[in-house]
Amino acid sequence: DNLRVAVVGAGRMGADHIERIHSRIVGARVSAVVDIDAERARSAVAQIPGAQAYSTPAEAYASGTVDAVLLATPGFLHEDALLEALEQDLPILCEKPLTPDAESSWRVIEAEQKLGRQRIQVGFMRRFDADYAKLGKIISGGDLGELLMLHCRHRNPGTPEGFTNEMLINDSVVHEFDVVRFLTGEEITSVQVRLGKASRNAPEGQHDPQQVLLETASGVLIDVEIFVNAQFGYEVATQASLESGIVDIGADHGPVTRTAGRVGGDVTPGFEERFGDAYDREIQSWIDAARRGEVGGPNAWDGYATAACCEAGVRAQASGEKVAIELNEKPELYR
Ligand code: ISE
Repeated sequence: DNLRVAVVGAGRMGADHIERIHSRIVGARVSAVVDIDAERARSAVAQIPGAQAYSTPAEAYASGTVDAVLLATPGFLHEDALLEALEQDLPILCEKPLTPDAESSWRVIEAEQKLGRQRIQVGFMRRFDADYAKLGKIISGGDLGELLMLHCRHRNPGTPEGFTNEMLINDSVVHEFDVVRFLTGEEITSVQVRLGKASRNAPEGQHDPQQVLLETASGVLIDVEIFVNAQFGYEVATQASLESGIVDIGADHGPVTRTAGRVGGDVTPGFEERFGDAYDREIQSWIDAARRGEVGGPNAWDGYATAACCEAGVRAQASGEKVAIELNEKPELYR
C-alpha cells in the first residue's frame, strides 16, 4: 500500500517534492497539499489524481487520508507545524532548518521524546549527494590520514523576495553546518562571521558575500564563502585538506568542449538541478524508513545541533565576534 503524504507548503521546494513523489518515489503518493494560499494549493493538486487541497494541516489530518507529512514551509513556521504533526504521531520530513534557533528546536526534541521514537527526518539532502557521500567515505576510510581543514564555496545566482540577511545563515549556511558535522562526525564548537566588501548586486538589507569560520571539537577549521547573489549560476563545492591528500568535490565538470578558440561547458542553474538526484534519494529513504516506523536520514538531533549553529551564526553576524556553541546533552533516543 502506498503511504499517503500531505505536503505542507506548495512553494518552490514543496512543488518540487510534489512532482518528485508523484512521478519517481516508490511506495508513496501525494494525498493532500496544504497551503494558506488556496489557489496555490488547488493548482498544485490539479495534476495529481486523488489529491485534495487544504488550507491548514488540521483539516488535512481530519480527512483521515494522511499517513506522513512533508513540511516545506519557511523555517520560522516549522515549530508549530512539527508539534502538531508529532501529536498525530506521523512520520515527518521537515525541510531545513528544523527551526531557526536552539530553544525552539529543543522544544521539538522534547515533544518527540514523549513519543518514545524518532519521527522527524530533516531535509539535509547533501548527505544523499553522491560526491558528498564519497568524500565522507574517503575521510572516514582513513587512508589519507586525519581531516584538517574544509574550504566550502556556496554560491547562488540570486535570492527570492524577502530573503533576509539572517537567512544567509539560517537557510543557506545551515547546509554547511550539517555537512561539516556529517563529514567530521563532530559537533561545531564556534562560529565567526566576517563581513567584507559587499556586492552591489545584493538587495537592500543583505550583506553579500560573507565569510563564515567554524571550528569543530577536535580543531578542524572550516571556512565558508556564502555568496547568494553571485549572478553566474549555482555552485556548491568543497575542498578537504587531509594529512596526506587534498580532495575536491562539487565544482562543475564536463562535458567541457574546446572549439573555435574557446573552452567551455554548462554552469548548473540552481539547487533543483545540482541536488535533484540527492533529493530523490533523500525522499525515497524517508519513505522506505517510514514504512518500517523509522527515520531514514538526519534526525531531530541533527536539526537541533544545526539550529544552535544558526542562532550563534546570526549573533556572530551582528557582533563580528567568535561565538561559542554549547549543546544540551544528547538524549538517549538519538544515541
Ligand atoms: C535554499 O533554501 C537551499 O536549500 C539551497 O540548497 C541553498 O543553496 C540556498 O542558499 C537556500 O536558499
